[in-house]
Amino acid sequence: LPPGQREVCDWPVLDLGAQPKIKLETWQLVIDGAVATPASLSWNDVLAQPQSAVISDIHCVTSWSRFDNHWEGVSARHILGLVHPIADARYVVFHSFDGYTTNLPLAAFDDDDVLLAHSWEGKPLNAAHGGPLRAVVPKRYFWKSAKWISRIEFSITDRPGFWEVRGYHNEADPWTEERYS
Ligand SMILES: Nc1nc2c(c(=O)[nH]1)N[C@H]1C(S)=C(S)[C@@H](COP(=O)(O)O)O[C@H]1N2
Ligand SMILES: [Mo]
Repeated sequence: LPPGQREVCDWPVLDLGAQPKIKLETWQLVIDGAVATPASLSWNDVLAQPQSAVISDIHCVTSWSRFDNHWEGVSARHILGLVHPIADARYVVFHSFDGYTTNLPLAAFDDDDVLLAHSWEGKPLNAAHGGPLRAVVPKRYFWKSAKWISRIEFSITDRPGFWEVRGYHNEADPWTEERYS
């Protein structure tokens, strides 16, 4: 358990309070910005990509942690192979259907445990927890794991997201308690 955290066995729901209504038939994930080959994936396209399974822990900045979550989805590394970030790309911004954004260094996105997840514990991820597709970035506090993702934007410059411009730490490493800046 990282410092200042306690384990929970349930899974709290935290967001801005407006759950977007999403239809799978019209759902799209745009991947663009500082990449050589931008992509736009339909839901069927997502399911047609190689699928990965990851078991990881959740650490929320509000001090709860949840161990051993079984996720399934498309790995960040596979996405990098699809769109080929240009040499100067250094950052990633997740955009979500509720207007939420959060930023990551490209080096943090490019990790073997980072997933675009559509399933949790063997079942489709429910809407409250970010279904149909959310980011899961286990080595950062959970606000970096955007729910309901609509766009992954690669960037040469850093662009702090919703909570990062409101005083949350830009890096968000739970092991060194990078909670607020
Ligand atoms: N789209 C979106 N993603 C989001 C948020 C949000 O408000 N909107 N909140 C973040 C925060 S602060 C947390 S702690 C986690 C909560 O995820 P959960 O509700 O599945 O526990 O989602 C993160 N991702
Ligand atoms: Mo949070």
